[in-house]
Amino acid sequence: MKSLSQKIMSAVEAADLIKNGECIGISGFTLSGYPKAVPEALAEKAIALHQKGEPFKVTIFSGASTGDDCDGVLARAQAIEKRMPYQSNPSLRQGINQGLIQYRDEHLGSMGPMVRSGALERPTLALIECIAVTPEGKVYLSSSGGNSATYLECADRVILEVNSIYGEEYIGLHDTFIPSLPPFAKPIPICKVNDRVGSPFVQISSEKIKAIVYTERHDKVNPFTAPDEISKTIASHILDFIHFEHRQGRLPKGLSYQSGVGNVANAVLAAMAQDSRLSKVNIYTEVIQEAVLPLLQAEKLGFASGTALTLSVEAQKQVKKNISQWKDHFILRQQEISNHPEVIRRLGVISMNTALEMDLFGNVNSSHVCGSSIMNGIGGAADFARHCYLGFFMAPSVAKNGAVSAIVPLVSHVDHTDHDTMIFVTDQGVADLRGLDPITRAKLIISNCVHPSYKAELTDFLNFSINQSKKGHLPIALDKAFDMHLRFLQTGSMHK
Ligand code: 0RQ
Repeated sequence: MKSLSQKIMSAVEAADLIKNGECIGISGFTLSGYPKAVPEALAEKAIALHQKGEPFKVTIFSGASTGDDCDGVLARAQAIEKRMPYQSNPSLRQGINQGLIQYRDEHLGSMGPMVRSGALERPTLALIECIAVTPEGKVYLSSSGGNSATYLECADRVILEVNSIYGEEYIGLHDTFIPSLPPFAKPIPICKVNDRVGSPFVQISSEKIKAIVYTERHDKVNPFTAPDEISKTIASHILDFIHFEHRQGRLPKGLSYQSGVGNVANAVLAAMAQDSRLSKVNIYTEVIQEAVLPLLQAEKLGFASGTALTLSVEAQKQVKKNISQWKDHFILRQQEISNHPEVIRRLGVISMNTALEMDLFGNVNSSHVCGSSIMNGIGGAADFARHCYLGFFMAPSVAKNGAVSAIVPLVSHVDHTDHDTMIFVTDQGVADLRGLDPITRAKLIISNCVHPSYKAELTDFLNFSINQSKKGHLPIALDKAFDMHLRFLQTGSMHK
């Protein structure tokens, strides 16, 4: 049996172990903790083989999105046959939208169990970034949990990228717990955000390790941009609403927050750090974003549990400098635990996610522009939206300099149905949809959330629909429902 040191090799040699047509389970979640050197070498290998007229493509299962030095290079090398369950890379997005890459956009919390149950293809190889590995097969993951434990368990062959950028101080951040599949599943004993229920490492048979590649590289995450005025307004609407609910006695104190990806979600966290009405904030989420650091510095962060620490290079350096002091505030979990309905319901999570568009009746589209072109994916938003205590969907009331309204008669693709949404927020205001019938919902959304330049058209649509449907419960004039989308596709603007 080879010792670990005999398995150390270059990224090029490791990439040579990967076969055409393989399904690879990789680490990584929202640009953090993904393998970097081997994907780059694999892209080079694919390009060289394609130049010789030989086929080379692989299926990639991840936790969620990875950096350009993984998803981007592989997409540009035309080395990806199929990709699941979430991405956010421009080259990969282009390949998917051109029909060159198969993509299945899956709930992030469901992916691990679907792989273990055999519902999805079983990865034959796991390619995982870690901080360290021991001769006994203890793998200490890096900046994300993702689905790494599942892929390490299922794959017969393992390639590890040991990234020295972190250092041993990071060991102990992870809590890896993989539930048994039904009918043998037991309760997940997380009752508080900071409960540790698993192990700080993933145990595998060291015989499965076929290659160890040393790297020293940061996750490629863009710097955090300061929130713009629109995002700040959305954030203040959300925080005002939460305080109002507290005052009404409808929202207990001590619930945890989940916040989605993107500019708007970051702005909400940034606003929390400055909100004097909030004392300690606990976070139970998927992506622990950069905006959590101001909370920490303002001594407002109680505890943050997530699947990934997604930080710009500057913030990665800052965390590294302070890791021994800050470590006690964080836990990284596998995504099926962060996004598990049982835990989300038990803790009572206040969930805040961003939409591309929301409709008059409460449905939300977060993933497909005009019903067809993928942006990123549904991600884990539905895992939270469906099971949270209080759920917000938010968006600027207009996009593309006013050419697009975030509120439309009917969404062009449904990620979250009207049964799974509660509160809509735009820079115009808040619509609390809970308990309202379809017509009352539509009137409230028009009144509180729609940009003034689109109010007349949406009011006309609603009135026409009500008159046309006569006794229908949910009045939608189907022949007019997509007029705004069609106009946008034809003229570049939803405006008449
Ligand atoms: O494009 O920059 O080219 O102008 O969409 O929009 O306003 O910058 O919003 O960065 O917060 O991202 C929904 C994509 C929002 C993200 C989405 C255009 C707009 C801009 C981005 P430009 P903003 P954000 C947990 C939760 C799904 C996954 C999720 C997302 C670009 O939040 O992927 O929630 N969410 N996961 O101009 C055409 C419209 C548009 C539009 C906006 N209606 N039509 N373009 N844009 N609305 C985390 C995970 O699951 C991992």
